Amino acid sequence: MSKRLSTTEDLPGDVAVPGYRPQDHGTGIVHLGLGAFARAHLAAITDAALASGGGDWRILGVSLRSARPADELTPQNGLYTLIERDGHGARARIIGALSGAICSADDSDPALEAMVDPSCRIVTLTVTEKAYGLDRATRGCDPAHPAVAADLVNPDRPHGVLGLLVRALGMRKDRGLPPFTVLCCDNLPENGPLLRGAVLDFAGRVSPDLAQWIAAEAAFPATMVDRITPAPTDETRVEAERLTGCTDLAAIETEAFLQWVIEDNFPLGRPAWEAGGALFVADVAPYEEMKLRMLNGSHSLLAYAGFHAGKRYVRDVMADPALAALVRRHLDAAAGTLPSLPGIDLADYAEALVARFSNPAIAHETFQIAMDGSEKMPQRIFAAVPQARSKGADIRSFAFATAAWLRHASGAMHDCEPYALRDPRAEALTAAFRDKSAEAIIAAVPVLGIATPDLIEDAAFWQVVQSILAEMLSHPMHEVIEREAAASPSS
Ligand code: CS2
Repeated sequence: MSKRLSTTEDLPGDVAVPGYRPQDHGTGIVHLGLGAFARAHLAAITDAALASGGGDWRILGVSLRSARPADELTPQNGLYTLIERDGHGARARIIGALSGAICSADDSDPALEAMVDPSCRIVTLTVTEKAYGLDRATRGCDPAHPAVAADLVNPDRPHGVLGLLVRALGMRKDRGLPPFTVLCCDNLPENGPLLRGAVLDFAGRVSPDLAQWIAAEAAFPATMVDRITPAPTDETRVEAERLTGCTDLAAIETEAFLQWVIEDNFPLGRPAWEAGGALFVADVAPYEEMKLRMLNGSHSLLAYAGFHAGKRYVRDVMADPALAALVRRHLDAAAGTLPSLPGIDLADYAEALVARFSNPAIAHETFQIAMDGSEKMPQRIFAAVPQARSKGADIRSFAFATAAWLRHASGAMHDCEPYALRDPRAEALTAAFRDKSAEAIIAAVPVLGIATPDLIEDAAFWQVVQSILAEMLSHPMHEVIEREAAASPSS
């Protein structure tokens, strides 16, 4: 076995190394949620910012549940290989932006201390949609969410996202320190304001004074993040070893493309992220909507339809002409619901997405994207329907995506291998969809509280969903897909 990656010395000449001495830079960011995405996106962009603008902006990574990232990264001094894959091959880059990695599952004190340290000026988050405990209807926190409920009972010893943020902010207030900037990097609509609302609601239940201080002093900039990052596998580690000559248990692979649009509101400063490709704008919302509806919306559609048609990877979906036609139809339909965005041609954006989804070098599993549908469908698919209606546009592609999700979420499995539904509401979905007729499934949707009242009232939409779902429940998915594509001349 080759030596473990733990220094940037003696690496092959074609491996890119940090353009700065990592140990010369202190920590300025605490990151919650140390998964593959943050390592492929935030840390890579911060690495470029450190090389270009310097500063004490390295990142202490905190994983909230699994000790694995810390176990893998600590012996490597926080270093890991980022494999960037495009049509021309794979390029290895060693990222030096992580100053350390810890896990807060059993003991949240080290994470809290790091967030309260005066050097911490930004807390970034990629914890996935379901971990926050947001109530999208009230735009506050969801007191029934398990982590929120536990932390409200025991706010001094928090383990959930909102509990940690509020406790750390409270400790800073008590110590006379300004609040850190809170930067949500998850695929949520208006992610900054949404998280701000949940934090203020949670804080208000613990201490109204603290809530007032946070409201007056803390910034929650909105962001749109984008980089397709499959979960790493043993092959990722084998490839990292081939490229670097080192054993790297924390290696990640991703596409070459990346995008980060950020609202420039950082009262305590920020790294020179523009050096790594970030775009600072006054209003992130239109970029966020574009990405959620077009990239993530068609991702969800192709994940449900593709998985049930036996396609393991996104690239296999795109190699199937009928499925690829439905993805293109969806990109058109989603673009039709969006306002125009200066400097962005939505048709070009759609073409670029088709190329990215088709990237033969990226093994992105449809089952991975299919996870947590109840948290993803509202902003990716449902929100587009009323806007399509208001523009007199066709809603069929949104209905098709909804039917494919319902087929998946209901666990109706006439033509596929058994799978375990991965969704925070799996139990509620399984109970609501016990009767597996299309009619009963549609009738159960309102009780789930996932779709907004205006969408629930759109009876014509649900009729279309029901008729497509009935087909999906009685015919092999690939036949339904082929018929749908053949009947869509615009695709
Ligand atoms: C995907 C996203 O898993 C999913 O739901 O749609 O993770 C997607 O790959 C990223 O948002 C791309 O930036």
